[in-house]
Amino acid sequence: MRNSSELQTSATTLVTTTLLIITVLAVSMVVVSTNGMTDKLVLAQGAIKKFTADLSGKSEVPPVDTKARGTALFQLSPDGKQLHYELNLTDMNNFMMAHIHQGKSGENGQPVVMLSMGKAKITPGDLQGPLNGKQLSDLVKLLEDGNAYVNVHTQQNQNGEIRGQIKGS
Ligand SMILES: [Cu+2]
Repeated sequence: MRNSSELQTSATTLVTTTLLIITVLAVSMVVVSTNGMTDKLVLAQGAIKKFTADLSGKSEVPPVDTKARGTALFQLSPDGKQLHYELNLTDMNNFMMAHIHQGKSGENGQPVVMLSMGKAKITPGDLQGPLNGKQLSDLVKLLEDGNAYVNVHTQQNQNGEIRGQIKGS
């Protein structure tokens, strides 16, 4: 038969265990809500519009045999007024100029923006051809629709030596 001291100990253990469970639940709720906030931050970062293009001769129409390669990265400023970019080329000889052209994969189209090598930015005043006088959002729409590509022209391939379709990243 239990004495009162043993009952007291059991009661204390029960209270302690209950408090411990409540604490664990509370901590896990905080962890869950923190993860929720992290997810929202990740979503907000995902909302920053970024685009990439991998350039090669085989994407030209018709294809061009060349070792030259290139990458282009684009990132829209949070206010949507500037499209920052970086264009890097390797094994490229006799560079003439580079553009974003309007056009789907496998199709040739008109230039809409001149690009330079390295880091630079595009503002509405840079838009030309079919986008002349239009907004930067009109260019971004082309990029989002997969309806634009980067094209690099050289002395030996004046229609374009390497090209890459621009896609969201
Ligand atoms: Cu061009």
